Amino acid sequence: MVKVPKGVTLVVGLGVSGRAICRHLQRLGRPFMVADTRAAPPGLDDFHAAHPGVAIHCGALTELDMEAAREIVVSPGVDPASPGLGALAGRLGESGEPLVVGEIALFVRAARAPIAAITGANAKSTVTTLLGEMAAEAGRRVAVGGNLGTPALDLLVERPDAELYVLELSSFQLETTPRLGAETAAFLNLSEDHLDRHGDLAGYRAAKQAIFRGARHGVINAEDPATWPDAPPPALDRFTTASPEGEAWGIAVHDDGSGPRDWLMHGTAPLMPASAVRLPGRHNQANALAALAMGHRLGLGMAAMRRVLERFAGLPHRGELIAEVGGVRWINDSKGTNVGATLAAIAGLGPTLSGRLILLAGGEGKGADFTPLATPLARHGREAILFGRDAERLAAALDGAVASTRVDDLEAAMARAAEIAAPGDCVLLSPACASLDQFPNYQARGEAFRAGVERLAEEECS
Ligand code: UMA
Ligand code: ADP
Repeated sequence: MVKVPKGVTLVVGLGVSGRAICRHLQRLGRPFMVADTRAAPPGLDDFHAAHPGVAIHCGALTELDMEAAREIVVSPGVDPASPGLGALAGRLGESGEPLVVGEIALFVRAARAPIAAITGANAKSTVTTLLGEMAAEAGRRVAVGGNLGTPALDLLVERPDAELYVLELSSFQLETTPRLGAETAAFLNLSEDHLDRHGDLAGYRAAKQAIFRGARHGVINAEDPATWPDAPPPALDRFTTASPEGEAWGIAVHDDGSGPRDWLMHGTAPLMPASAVRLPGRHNQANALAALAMGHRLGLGMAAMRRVLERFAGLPHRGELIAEVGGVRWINDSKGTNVGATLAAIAGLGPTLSGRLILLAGGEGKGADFTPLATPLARHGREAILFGRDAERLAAALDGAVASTRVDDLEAAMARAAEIAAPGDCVLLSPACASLDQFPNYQARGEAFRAGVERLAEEECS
């Protein structure tokens, strides 16, 4: 047994968050040691150089005696119920909070500006970026990060003068945050993801509900009851892609003198034409409404928020058009890492096509049920080309709804797609799965797709 010395904080995980936690503890002057379950976590040498003399335990957490630890701060990728940690659930640490917490708990203790927090199965990064841009456009000193980009604790030093923090928070981060206390907190949508960690949809939802703990204002999806708070904050705004009821944020037909068309609305007040939102598709109009509701609560002016919605073209790997080659559009939605995201991509794109959709999907399915993909693919699909660890499970779920082929990897899937695509078709990489069986992350998968499309485009030119 390796003993964590009395009064020492144990940091679990040596990834991006773990390193940010260590830097934070070092700034606070709190003694700490590190554990990582992997025999050789990446970047060990760099860590020793940055923190000389700090003890590191690599291997099972059950080999550690944590009884005397002051606090245990776990990285998001580490399950707080895993062997070695699970037994400590319910124990309190010196802070009066649970003994086992995550990075965001430390952030909340240290932050000196209001927090706007965003969670959901999908669209977190898009809404976080929109709100961050809106705040900056409105002249606020805003720091944006969390699950997206800069780890929350690093924002404290990167932007010490911040007057607002906009944080994307994952279920992994929220389940180890005892009380977030957000000024405004949005729960955008819920569909199956990370079930390998949370057990079932109820467990996943419960983790995400923590976003409302101590919140002064909430933003929820009127069309998705799973997002509605178990314990409602004092003020609540709802968004919907339908005509808004009461003071909700929604979409309705309005005529400003140039003819009737869909407008984003706040109650009965028209805000801007839906077609002026640069991000494509109804699902992105929902994202715009969520950001507007949060921005409104924060006192951001409508003119500034509208400018952002008119110019923001989207983040890479989310419904990103890479090129049109021979009349076929190739779209990178590598961030479609769960069924809900892939459904939104198919529903958003399908109706816009003169041809059919060729879906490239597969990877690590995280225990999800793929059958919801069958109906929209039957309507819009030419073929599903499946690769990676869960290709067989996908094929079984789509059985009979759409033609499907199984190939070894993304490269083979792209070759097959190029062979069968007809002008007017769209080749969509929206895998409904994590990438980790064949790629370091979803970005690498998206970049491999981009490189492949660029090669195809060159071949077509030559
Ligand atoms: N790991 C171990 N043993 C350990 C520690 C980590 O096996 O002791 C493994 C994890 O299971 C995981 C990997 O190492 O496979 C990385 O885990 P981590 O907790 O060290 O991850 P970080 O590098 O700190 O990155 C995390 C988030 N990653 C996860 O939640 C898995 C990043 O989100 C986030 O940007 C970063 O903190 C900063 O806050 C990524 C992500 O995939 C983008 N998030 C999931 C999602 O968006 O769906 C939740
Ligand atoms: P997250 O950070 O939650 O993963 P992103 O903004 O990165 O969210 O988008 C992830 C995926 O979700 C992309 O594939 C995108 O096309 C899809 N998506 C975007 N908006 C929505 C929505 N409102 N509902 C469902 N899926 C969406």
